[in-house]
Amino acid sequence: MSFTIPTPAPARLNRSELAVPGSRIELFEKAAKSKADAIFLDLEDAVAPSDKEQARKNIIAAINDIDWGNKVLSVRINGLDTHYMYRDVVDVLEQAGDRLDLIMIPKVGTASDVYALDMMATQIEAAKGRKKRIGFELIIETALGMQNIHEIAAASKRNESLHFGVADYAASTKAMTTGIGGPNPHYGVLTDKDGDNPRDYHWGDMWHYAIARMVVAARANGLRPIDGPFGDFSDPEGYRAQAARAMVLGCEGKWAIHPSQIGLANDVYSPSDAEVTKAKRILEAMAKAQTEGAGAVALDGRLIDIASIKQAEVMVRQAEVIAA
Ligand code: 1VU
Ligand code: GLV
Ligand code: MG
Repeated sequence: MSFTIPTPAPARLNRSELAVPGSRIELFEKAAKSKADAIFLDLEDAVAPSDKEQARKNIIAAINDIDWGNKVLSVRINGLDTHYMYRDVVDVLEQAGDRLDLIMIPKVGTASDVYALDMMATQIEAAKGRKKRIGFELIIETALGMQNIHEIAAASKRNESLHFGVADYAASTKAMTTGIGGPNPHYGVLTDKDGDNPRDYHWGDMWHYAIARMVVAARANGLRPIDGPFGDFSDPEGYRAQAARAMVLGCEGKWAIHPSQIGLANDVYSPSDAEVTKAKRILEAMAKAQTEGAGAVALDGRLIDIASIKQAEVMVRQAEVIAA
């Protein structure tokens, strides 16, 4: 281990995070009663400019009046390049009660963006005597943000999670696609023309670099990495595949832009009984090995060693948090 140990953000279950437009008040109670672990009430891209002010009022009333149960509750504010942002922060933090857990900041480009929001939140909390410190969720969804992701992740003690905003990221990098997440038929390779077998086309995951980079930046700073939207809500299998590939890279959850995606995310991001049983067997085998003075042993014909303890603990801990 390095002498530097990242301080983990407060632990929160974040398997599914439901997006709810702040202009659609009829969705609020449904969202509160859903099985989503987390909800963000949106003031940004799901709200038309003409609805921004009313959406702000709707969200403040909803935070104060609706029973959100034990869900993580967040508000996505507008970007720092708009004049809506300062009023989002001031009104929400001055008028919404302590039920609010987080502010989601879109299109973060530099560490200074986070610094500016930290300064505002700190002043408002002090002036209004807010008891609970607001945490930050940061969406990485521009080329600038992806370039500066490591400094952004370390920019504030309020930071809790990084989110991959695939739609804006595609636009910002000028990727030639109009889908929101998911694969693209042009991103693949044709097997070698000189091979023995007939040529075959293999689709690739065009978002791999972005998600892997986000996972590293998040984990190196004790934050949760969360995969963003998958727009085709009529393709549950596609959603499940996207969620699973981000999960095995280290993400802790995925957005749901439609209620039908909540159960899929919760399922993918909950280790199965078989996986938890296997992880517990690894821990038992390693505990026995250590009493016998061994660092590496065989279990079911495979090597396990001290690193296996840490891997297995990730799975067992996640199962415990879900069961709690
Ligand atoms: O069965 P019911 O009629 O009682 O309920 C409907 C509908 O009201 C409800 N529902 C939702 N409930 C809570 N939260 C939601 N976000 C939500 N969406 C729908 O579920 C039942 C079935 O709904 P539906 O299939 O009839 O869906 P609609 O046609 O009403 O709406 C579809 C969209 C995609 C427009 C809607 O789900 C939505 O607005 N989703 C969130 C969009 C969003 O917040 N986008 C921003 C994040 S993504 C991003 O920034 C980049 C792309
Ligand atoms: C989310 O905000 C996205 O742009 O995908
Ligand atoms: Mg976006």
